Amino acid sequence: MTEAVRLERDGNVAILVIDSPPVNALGAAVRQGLAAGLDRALADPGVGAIVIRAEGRTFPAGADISEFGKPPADPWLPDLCNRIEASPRPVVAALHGTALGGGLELALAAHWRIALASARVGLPEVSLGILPGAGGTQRTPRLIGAAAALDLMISGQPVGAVQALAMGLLDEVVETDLPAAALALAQRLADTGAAPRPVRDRRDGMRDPVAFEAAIAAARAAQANARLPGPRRIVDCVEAALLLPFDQGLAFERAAFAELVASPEAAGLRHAFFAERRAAKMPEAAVRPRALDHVGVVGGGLMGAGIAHACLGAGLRVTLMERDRESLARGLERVAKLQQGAVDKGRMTETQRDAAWDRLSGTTEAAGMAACDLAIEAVFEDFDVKTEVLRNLDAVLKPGAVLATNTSYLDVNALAAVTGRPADVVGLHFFSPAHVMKLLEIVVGAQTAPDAVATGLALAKRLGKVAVRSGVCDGFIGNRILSAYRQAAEYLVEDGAPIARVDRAMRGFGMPLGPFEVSDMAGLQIAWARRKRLAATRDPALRYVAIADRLCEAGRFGQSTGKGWYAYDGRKPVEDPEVTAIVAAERAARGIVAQDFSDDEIRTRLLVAMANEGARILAEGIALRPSDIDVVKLFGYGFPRWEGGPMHWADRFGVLQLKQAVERFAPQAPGFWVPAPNLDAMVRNGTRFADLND
Ligand code: T1G
Repeated sequence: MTEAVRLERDGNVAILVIDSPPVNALGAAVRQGLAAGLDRALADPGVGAIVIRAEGRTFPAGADISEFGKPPADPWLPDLCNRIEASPRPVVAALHGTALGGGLELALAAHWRIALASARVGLPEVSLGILPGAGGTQRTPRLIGAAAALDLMISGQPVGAVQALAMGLLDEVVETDLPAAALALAQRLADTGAAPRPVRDRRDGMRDPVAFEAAIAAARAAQANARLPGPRRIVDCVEAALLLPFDQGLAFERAAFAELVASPEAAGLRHAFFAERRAAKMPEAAVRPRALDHVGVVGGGLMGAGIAHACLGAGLRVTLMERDRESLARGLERVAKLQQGAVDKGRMTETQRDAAWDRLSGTTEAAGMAACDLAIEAVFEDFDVKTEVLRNLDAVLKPGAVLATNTSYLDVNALAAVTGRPADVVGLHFFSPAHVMKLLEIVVGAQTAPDAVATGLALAKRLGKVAVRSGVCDGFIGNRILSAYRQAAEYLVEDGAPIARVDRAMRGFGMPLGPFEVSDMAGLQIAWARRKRLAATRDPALRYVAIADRLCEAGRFGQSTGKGWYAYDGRKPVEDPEVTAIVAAERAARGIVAQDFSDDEIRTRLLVAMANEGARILAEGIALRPSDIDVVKLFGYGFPRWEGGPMHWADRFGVLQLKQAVERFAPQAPGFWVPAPNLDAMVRNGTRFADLND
């Protein structure tokens, strides 16, 4: 036996108890413990049935993802499942919490499955770029049919225990005391000498082969253009479950699993899984947050209303402040619209909406914010406008209240300095729409108190956001890298790359939109204002592309004005000869002869620009670790999850290659293409960005 699994005995029932926090992942120790426990139980003639259950918050939530990519230790999970299924004594699996992936497959290898009503079960492997590799693609369709099995595996979404019972995945659901209920079921089976029911021999879901094959065909058609191979391989495996004998089907599944788990996309998705969880591990995570029940939001525009709606949805009290009654009414109406939208989409009940509305109040006086535990300004991105709001809040907020700013670029230290409580000031940079986007950059000023940061983190958790800690610099992590990305894209256009080609190249990489489509969607005004703000201090040696200025001067601010980098036919971007002329004029003015760039060259330059700026951010200590930078780009800027983020991409590209690429591009813009200062040492020491994550 191992520490991770213990064997208990109750009458003629042996109970294998998994106890391996935090989620009883089926790592080597758990597998070895289960195998040894099963052998001991089966070697005991007094044992008439076996229960497998888990301690802690959940039945196994899957294979141990951290073991992937390493040589697996015996027993392999698929083999362990086969041994459990082959048990001559009935085996009962008792599920609670989130029985996912290999955890559900382990339960499917048992002969009976009982669960707490609050349990959720699922096969989310597709979200890791793989497929269920411990018999799930063969046993699930045998129980519930092709359509339901494919839906479970291709969506990756878990289902509740009651639904799983109705689907045929479970045999029994109990409200309470699962261990006792599982024991009672096992005793009943032992006492009645019930024979095991290996799922491999069941055909519950295959009684209508025509329907089965129709589901396969429908799923195959639907997944024909899926970006990643996982869904198509899942369809192949479920088809194999119908066409092949069980063990051949298992071998087919295992081959498909091995092919996918070794893919760069699966490695990227694994990286993203752990990066997302690692981001919350900031120094202030262990600090006790301040009180957080009442949030004040200044500004009822798009961002303010989204933040207010998110806070109300999380059960907080909210006071929305605006400069006058008309603006306040518009702000409250925006919140009401968002709430109604949530009700229409089934994300909120009418009762919940009404309760949330009751927790919302409005004010046009700063004094109306006095009782707030945390107040966040979400007003226009202008230093003077923001400092006036912060001064007003500073004057009225109670001692110990957190004063937050939603600035997306401005210097948080300079904003804090206008208040008498810089230790209470923290940047909470939400992304639009604030109630949808999962990312929250927590910007820590030079004087920000650890418990103010901890309160920001607590708010993020309460809102279901992924929080990333950032130091203070222009644009923090996300927008600073966005600026470098855009800069590199503009150099490409001025040097000859068609705007649409640059966007197509990045969509080909997996970005939902290219850099110029994103600019037009976001609007060109804020960046123009920022360029004008920085003009006086801009380094004259740095190559400056003025095309965007020309567009703004021509009133082309993007989708909102029907034209920007593109003209718009509704929401459809159309290449515009007027822009082509502006670009040509800028080239001519600088004596630039257009050159051709391949899609690969375009992608490489833009990814290198992001990774190099990311390395610079690391060197300055603005980000705690490379994977935090990846999380920011994944959750805030549409970076394709299977690529893991710009720093994960840079490791695949090679740190030496990154440095050399920056040096190779230098003639294009000497002041811009400068290798980040930490790359030399990383190359010398053979350090990868991944080595800097823990
Ligand atoms: N392996 C290793 N570590 C895991 C893990 C796993 N499967 N699941 C969670 N953790 C760690 C996580 O990194 C974190 O660590 C801690 O547990 C708490 O997680 C053969 C091949 C279960 C819904 O995809 O979806 O089985 O940060 O912060 O928000 O077919 O974790 O504390 O150090 O996320 O309450 C399939 C993955 C695997 C489920 C809980 N299973 N996990 O959410 O806590 S592939 C999954 C989750 C597989 C087989 C295949 C969630 C959760 P730390 P957490 P949570």
